[in-house]
Amino acid sequence: MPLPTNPLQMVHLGPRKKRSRQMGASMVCPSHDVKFQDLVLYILEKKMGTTRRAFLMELARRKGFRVENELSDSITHIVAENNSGSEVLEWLQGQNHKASSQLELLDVSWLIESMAAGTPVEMTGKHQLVKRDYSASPSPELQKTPPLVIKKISQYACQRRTTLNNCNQIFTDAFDVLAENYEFRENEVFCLAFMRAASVLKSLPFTIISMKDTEGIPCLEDKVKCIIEEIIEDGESSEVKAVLNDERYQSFKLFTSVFGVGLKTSEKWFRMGYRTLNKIKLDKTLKFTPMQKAGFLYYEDLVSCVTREEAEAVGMLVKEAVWAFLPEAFVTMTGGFRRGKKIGHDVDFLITSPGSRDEDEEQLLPKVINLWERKRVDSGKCSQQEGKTWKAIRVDLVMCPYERRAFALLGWTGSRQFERDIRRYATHERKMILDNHALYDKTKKIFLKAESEEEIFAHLGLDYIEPWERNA
Ligand code: DCP
Ligand code: MG
Repeated sequence: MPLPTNPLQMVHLGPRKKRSRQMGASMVCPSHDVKFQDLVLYILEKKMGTTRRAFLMELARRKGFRVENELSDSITHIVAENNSGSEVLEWLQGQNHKASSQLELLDVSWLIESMAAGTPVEMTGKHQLVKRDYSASPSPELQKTPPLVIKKISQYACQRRTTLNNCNQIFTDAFDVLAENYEFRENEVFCLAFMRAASVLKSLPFTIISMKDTEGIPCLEDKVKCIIEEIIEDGESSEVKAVLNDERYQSFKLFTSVFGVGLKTSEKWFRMGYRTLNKIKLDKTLKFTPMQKAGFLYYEDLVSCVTREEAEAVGMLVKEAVWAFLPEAFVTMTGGFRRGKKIGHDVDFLITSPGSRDEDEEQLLPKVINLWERKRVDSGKCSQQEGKTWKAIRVDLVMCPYERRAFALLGWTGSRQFERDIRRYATHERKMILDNHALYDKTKKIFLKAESEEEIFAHLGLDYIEPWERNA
């Protein structure tokens, strides 16, 4: 790997990787684990309608709730919409169902809040259609207020807090598939539209259950809204289904799952008529880059995700090696793991050392690699796969000058959409240029210094967003 000659340029060791793409999407996952064994829900169709009921049932099951199709004695909670307590009781009588005193009659708002919270929320008076306390006033009238009051949502991910608790996965999974398909077809405009839509929905503290819920949400173009509507009505999108079954999509997904293979190579292999990796590997006329060779060699290891435990173990090895040359260096795990993700496709580290000279910075990563290479040879470990007791993991090492560590940390923590949007925000809203190295104020014509991420946010006039809130 050639070294950058400019000492201020960050050394980025290891090729810029492609996200490992595994076959199959979460759209095709029919069975759901029950997380809350004590609750057995029944959703009332009356005044709700069949499709909406089916949609809510599917969504609740995905969230780990047990939802029954039929009314029975095992039901513990009845969920209704636009019905008063007496209407539900009347309906139950009509069904010859003896409501036990334990049976909860709840407004749909309870289910929606519970799904958003990922766990059954406490049932309060506003949810209960029939008050448990019989001495109290008659059953409260149904609350018509939306489950949560929406504050104005920014079009920029850097002005939203996006945790890993995604209430709208049913939609964002669909958008991810469509965005990826547009990426494969090099349609950048549509790709970005679906990525932005997925990003904004991930930040919502509630699940979208009707088109009314999408009002006032930015980044939802007509094309996007059509897909949302279809999923609300049918529980799935025909366009997504078609993409998942599309030969070109499936092939690109498979080919790009090999480390070092991008769109160009995938396109070439697809045009040559290839549909499987085995045939490609056997073609002697094809030339593979060193990255692709490693990608095929360690394919199984690399498509299996890296766990946090593995990431921590790698972190120890990185620190040990770095400290052998720069004992004062800070080694920080960045990327998805810093945002709290439990798994990743690689492990990212930022290395920086106070008082290090330019040449120390330039030489560190080659020295570290050299050390590992020698260790590997000494231990006799080689590329042979049989009986191997180790796993290949992709590691990204970034070295930066100490004064630029805040910019590098912000830039390498992600998510990609968060990075895209904070730069776009800087350019369009502040007339500043932000990258992984610096922040430049075009009006004042000066570079703004920062010792921490908080200071960069402050320079940009943004509220601070914690790393775990950057999962945009
Ligand atoms: N990054 C970026 N633009 C790129 C590549 C990377 O802004 N083209 C930044 C944002 C990423 C971070 O670097 O979050 C690390 O890149 P990864 O591809 O490793 O992404 P993550 O770590 O976020 O995801 P994963 O868990 O899949 O590794
Ligand atoms: Mg990563």
